[in-house]
Amino acid sequence: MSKQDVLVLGGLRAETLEGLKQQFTTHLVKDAKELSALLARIGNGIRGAARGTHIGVDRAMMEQLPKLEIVANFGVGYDGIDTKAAAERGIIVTNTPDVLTEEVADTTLGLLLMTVRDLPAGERYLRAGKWPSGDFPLSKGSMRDRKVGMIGLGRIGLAIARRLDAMGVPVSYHTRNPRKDVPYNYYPDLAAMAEAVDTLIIIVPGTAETKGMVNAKILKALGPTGIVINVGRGVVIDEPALVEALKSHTIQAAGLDVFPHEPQVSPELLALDNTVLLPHLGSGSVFTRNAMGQLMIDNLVSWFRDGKPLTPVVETPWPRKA
Ligand code: NAP
Ligand code: 8YV
Repeated sequence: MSKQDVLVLGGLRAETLEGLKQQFTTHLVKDAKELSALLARIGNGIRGAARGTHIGVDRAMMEQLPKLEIVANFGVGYDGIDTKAAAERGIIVTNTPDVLTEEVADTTLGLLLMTVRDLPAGERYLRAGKWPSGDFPLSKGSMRDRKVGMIGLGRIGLAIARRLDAMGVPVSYHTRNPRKDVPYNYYPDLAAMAEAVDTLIIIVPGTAETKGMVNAKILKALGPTGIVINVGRGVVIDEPALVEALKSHTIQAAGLDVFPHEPQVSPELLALDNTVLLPHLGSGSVFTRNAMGQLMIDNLVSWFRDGKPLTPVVETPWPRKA
């Protein structure tokens, strides 16, 4: 049987690219600037796309791919794909849930502890040879007296909450729908939760609804011992409001793995010493990135071999809605 032509959008690890090549005839686009010319040449023959990082899949691109049936996303978050346009065209979008959940929860706990206990500054202090001249200052923060409010309690949020349970840290949560299967306090109103806790952990998708939901009002409600951890998407925080709250010590600190204009990071955030900043590495181990790549490939294989996707996103359900 001849191999299907699959468009490969953006950065993917060599192992994942190799896995794709074994199954499909691949057409790799590393930079969005190359896209238009390539699509004009081969767009008519493409039925599947594998989406790596940093190249969006919008309505205009779909129009250049009239036979496109499936977009398999590398990552559980798929904010770079216009799922409304996909659904209208009957294009299935898949993502990579579950296989990264525990890794991202581990990273979140690491980032939380780094931020609360000021650990990166302690490491810098030692490496700068300052220890012999005196002990590193005690941290203002401790996990012993913290109350965490989760914004998002889905697959990853729950894995984070389980880790906090083990540490004896009380957990509350804000989502649109309360869960029946958890013992945590539910807050339908985010501002009310921010008043009741001192630590927010953001693990919601980046959508029109979540954009800017952590704003000046929420940060003020958190108070001067407040700590914000963002592992969801950069757009969920109103960044100028966060910078202002950190500068004025309206809150204590922030630990961020995601940013609104990645891989660019605001110079203002970089200049502050009450931030801990990571380059979007929540799922970034070889083990987990390989598992994500494999699930992306498996979705394409299952679609072209068996006529069904393995992990379609909610906006493009399978079987399709009548
Ligand atoms: P999930 O299982 O779908 O959970 C999403 C959670 O967000 C649910 O609890 C959902 O509850 C809540 N939510 C969605 N929209 C909301 C809104 N408007 N207001 C309040 N809550 C809302 O997804 P997941 O697998 O846990 O992944 C979550 C996100 O983490 C991904 O979409 C991605 O953006 C991010 N992520 C980041 C990294 C990283 O490397 N930093 C890695 C993986 C994932 P309701 O539906 O009840 O509102
Ligand atoms: C990935 C992520 O690194 O899965 C997600 O939503 O944010 C990360 O696991 C990213 O999607 C790959 O670009």
